[in-house]
Amino acid sequence: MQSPFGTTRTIVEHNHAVIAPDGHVISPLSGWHETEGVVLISPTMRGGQGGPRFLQYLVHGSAECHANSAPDGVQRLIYVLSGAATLDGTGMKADDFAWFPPGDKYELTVAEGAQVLVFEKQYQPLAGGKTPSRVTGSHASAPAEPFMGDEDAMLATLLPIEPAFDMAVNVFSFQSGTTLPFVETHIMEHGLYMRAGQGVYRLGDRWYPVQAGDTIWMASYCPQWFVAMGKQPASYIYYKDIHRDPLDLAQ
Ligand code: UGY
Ligand code: MN
Repeated sequence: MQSPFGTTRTIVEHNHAVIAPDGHVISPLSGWHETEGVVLISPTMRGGQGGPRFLQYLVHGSAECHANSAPDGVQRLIYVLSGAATLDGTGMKADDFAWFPPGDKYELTVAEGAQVLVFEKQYQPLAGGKTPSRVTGSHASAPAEPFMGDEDAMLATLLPIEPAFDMAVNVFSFQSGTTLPFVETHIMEHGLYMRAGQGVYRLGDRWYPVQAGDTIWMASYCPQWFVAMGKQPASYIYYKDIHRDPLDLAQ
C-alpha cells in the first residue's frame, strides 16, 4: 500500500481518524528526557473541541531516552512494539507492557532502534476507592477469550477489568476473514494501533484499508466494524475508557 507522492491514506474526520505512518512527523516528547517520538492521537485533534480525551504516542528509542513519571494525575501504559527497554533495571522485550498509576516513579529506558507505544489518560479516582498499583506483564501471559464466542477473534485484556481501572488496553487478534460480529456504536472511545496484518475498518459510513503500523482514533459513538483480510492474521492493540459515570465524560 505504498502511496505515490502528494497522496496519503491519512484522514482526520470529526469522529474518527486514520493516521498512516507515511505522515509521521517526529518531534521531542514532552515529559520524557532526551526523547523523540510521534504523537498519534491527542485532545488537540479537533482544535481542542470535543476531541480525544486521551493521548496515544510512539516513543523512538535512543541511547539517552528515558522517563521517570507521567504528568500529575495521569496514568500511563507502555507497550513494547519492537526492540528492548528497561524498567527499574528489569529488561522488557517486544509485547511486554507496564501500566503506571498516577504519581508512580520509575526509571524507564528505551534502547536505540526500539519502539514503544504509549497511552495516557487523566485518572479519575473512584469516590472512596483505592488507586491500583503498577501492573506489568506481556501479551502472551494476559488472559484471552474468544470474542462473543468466536475462536477466530481472540481478545486479550492487559489490565484487570475492575472498577478501580478507568481505562482498558486490549490486544485483538483475528484470523483472516474474521470480522467484528456487528457494527458497534458505543460511548467508549478508542485509540488503536495496527500491530500486524491488514484488513478493512468501517468508521462512520466509510471503509478504510488498514495495515500494520496504522493508527485509528474512534470518538464516542463512532460506528465501527473490522474485517481481517490477506494471507496473515491481523491484530491490533487498542485503548478504551471504561467504568466511569457518562455525565463526567463531557469536556
Ligand atoms: O472493546 C470494543 O469495543 C471492541 N470490540 N471494539 C473494536 O474492536 N473496535
Ligand atoms: Mn469498540
